[in-house]
Amino acid sequence: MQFIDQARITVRAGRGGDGIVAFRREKYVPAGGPAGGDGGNGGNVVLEADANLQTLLDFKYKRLFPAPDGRRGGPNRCTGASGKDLLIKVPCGTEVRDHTTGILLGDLTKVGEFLVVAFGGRGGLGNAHYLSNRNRAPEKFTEGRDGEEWLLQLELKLLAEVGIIGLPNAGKSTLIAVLSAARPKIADYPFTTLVPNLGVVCRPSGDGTVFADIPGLIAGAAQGSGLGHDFLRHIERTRLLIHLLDAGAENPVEDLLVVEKELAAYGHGLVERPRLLVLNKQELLDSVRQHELVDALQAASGRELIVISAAMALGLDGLLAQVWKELGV
Ligand SMILES: Nc1nc2c(ncn2[C@@H]2O[C@H](COP(=O)(O)OP(=O)(O)OP(=O)(O)O)[C@@H](O)[C@H]2O)c(=O)[nH]1
Ligand SMILES: [Mg+2]
Repeated sequence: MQFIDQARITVRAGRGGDGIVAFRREKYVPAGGPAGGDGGNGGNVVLEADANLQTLLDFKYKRLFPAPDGRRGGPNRCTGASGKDLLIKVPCGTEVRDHTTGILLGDLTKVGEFLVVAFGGRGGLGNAHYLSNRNRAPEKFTEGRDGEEWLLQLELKLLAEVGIIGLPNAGKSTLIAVLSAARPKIADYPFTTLVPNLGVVCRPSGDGTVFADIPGLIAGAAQGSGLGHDFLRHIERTRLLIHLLDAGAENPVEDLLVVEKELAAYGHGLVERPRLLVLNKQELLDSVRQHELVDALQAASGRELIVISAAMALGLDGLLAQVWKELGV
C-alpha cells in the first residue's frame, strides 16, 4: 500500500464557443443586417481547499479534469452560454506545481482558498461584429479559442500539528491509538506503519489537534533509507515533535542518537523544531533500571524526559499537558 500524497492531474479548461454568421430576418425588415452572436467563453478549472479532504486519494483514479466548453453564438446577436467553471476540491495544504517546469503555482492552505489553474478559451465573435460601411453583409466570424491545458503536480504535506517520530517498534501507533480515535495497525515487528496515520486529540478547550504517527525512522532515513525520507517531508509542517523511545530496546541511548542524527541530516529546520522526548513501555523497567535509563537519556539529550506506557495508558495526562503547553493552547 502506498500513501497517496502526490498526484498528477491534467486540467483542461473549456474551449470558447464559435461566433456564428447569421442575418436578421424579420417581417418588414428588409436586409436586416448581420446578427450572428458571439460564442460563450470556456469554463475555467479552479482548485479549492476543502476541510473535509485529508488525502489526494480522489486523484488516483480520476486524472483528467475537463471544464465544459462555451456554447456557439446564436442568431439575433445571442451570445452563447459560457461554460461553467469546474471546481475541484483538494485538501488543505495542497501545493500545486506545473508538472513540466516544477514551478509552484500556488499553495492552498486555508479552507476556501482557490486557484484558477486553467483559463477557459475566449468565445469567438459573431458576424455582427464585422458590420462596416463597406461590408453591410459580412460573412466573417471567429472561432472560439481552445482552453488552457496543463499537467499539474499536486503535493500534500499533512497538516498535523504534532508529529510522533521514533525508531520502528517504539510504540508510535499504539500512542496515537490511545490518544485519539485513530486505529492504526499495531504489531511487534518493525515497519508495521507504512503510511502516516492521523488522529485528532481533544484539547482541554474541546477543540482538536491533529497528531501524526509517522512510519519508523532508521539510520540513513534522511538519505532515503527505509521509508524515512518520504515521511520526514510530512513532519516539516508540524509545530511539535514527540520523539518516542522504546524502553525495552537494547540500547535506548543509541536509539535516541540515531533519530537525532537523522533529523539533523534532513535539514529543513527539523532539529530546531520543539520536541518532547518520551520514553515508552515504562512497565518493562524496574525502578532501578528506570532511574539509570532516565539519567542516561537526559544526559545524552540535554532534555527532560517524559516517561509513559502507551499500552498501559500510564503518564498520558502528563504528556498531553506538556504538549498543550508547548503549543500554547
Ligand atoms: N510493553 C509495552 N509494549 C508496548 C507499549 N506500547 C507499544 N507496545 C508494543 O510495541 C510493539 C510496537 O508497537 P507499534 O505501536 O506498532 O510501534 P510503532 O512505533 O508504530 O512501530 P512501526 O510502525 O513499525 O514504526 C507492539 O507489539 C505494541 O503492542 C507499551 O507501553 N508497553
Ligand atoms: Mg506504527
